[in-house]
Amino acid sequence: MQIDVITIFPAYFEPLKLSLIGKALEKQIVEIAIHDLRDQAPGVHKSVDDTPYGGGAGMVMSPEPWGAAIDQVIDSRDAQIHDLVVLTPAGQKLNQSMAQEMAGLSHLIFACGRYEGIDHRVTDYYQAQPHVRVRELSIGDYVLNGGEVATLVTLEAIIRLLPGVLGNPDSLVEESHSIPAPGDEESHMLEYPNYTKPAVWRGLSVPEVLLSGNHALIKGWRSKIARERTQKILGQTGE
Ligand code: 6GU
Repeated sequence: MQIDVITIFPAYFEPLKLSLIGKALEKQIVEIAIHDLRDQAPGVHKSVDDTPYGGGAGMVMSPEPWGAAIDQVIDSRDAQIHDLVVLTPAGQKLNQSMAQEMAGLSHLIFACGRYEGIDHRVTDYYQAQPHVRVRELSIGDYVLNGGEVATLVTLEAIIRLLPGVLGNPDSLVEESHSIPAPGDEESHMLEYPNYTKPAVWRGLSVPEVLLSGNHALIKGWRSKIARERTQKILGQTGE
């Protein structure tokens, strides 16, 4: 999988060198290139924004540097499909099935907007290109200063799903949001709580059933707790 990220703050992406994603890069399971949008900005001031047409607060990112930066990462490749992900609080909200879907794509381009966002013609232009698919993506109902942190979140959700990234792929099977809530295809079960040694910590014991060695009983207890948790957090029965 090839990933290109376009940003005015390349330093935000230093943490990708750490931990499991860092290892995935070393193993060449994924290739990530970070591009500085200002390299495409004209003049000595390297300006990438301007005042909004129609008035209003804040600044809007100019289309020219974005067009140049996106063309550059698309041009260098063949006739494959390129998936352009535009991070915006006005986008579709990221969930586990979107992460799964994106984990199956071959070339992802992340456009990290700042200020009041990117001139919308950039989305419109690339949407109209036959070899490009565009999606506007949000990571939740709150406002961030830009798309960089949202891109990091999205990248982690995607890359951990790629074959060979997790040491134990079984951990993908049972984790939160991977199992649909019974009778509700839109929502997903949350995971049961986990415990490790010591059996007693600060006077608190591990639930007795987990020490029983009875796997059927443990399985039943875990799904009951998972259902209760899902109901409490997501406000649904899970039945
Ligand atoms: Cl993708 N961008 C910004 N600026 N804020 C957000 C977001 C994205 N997702 C949630 N809040």
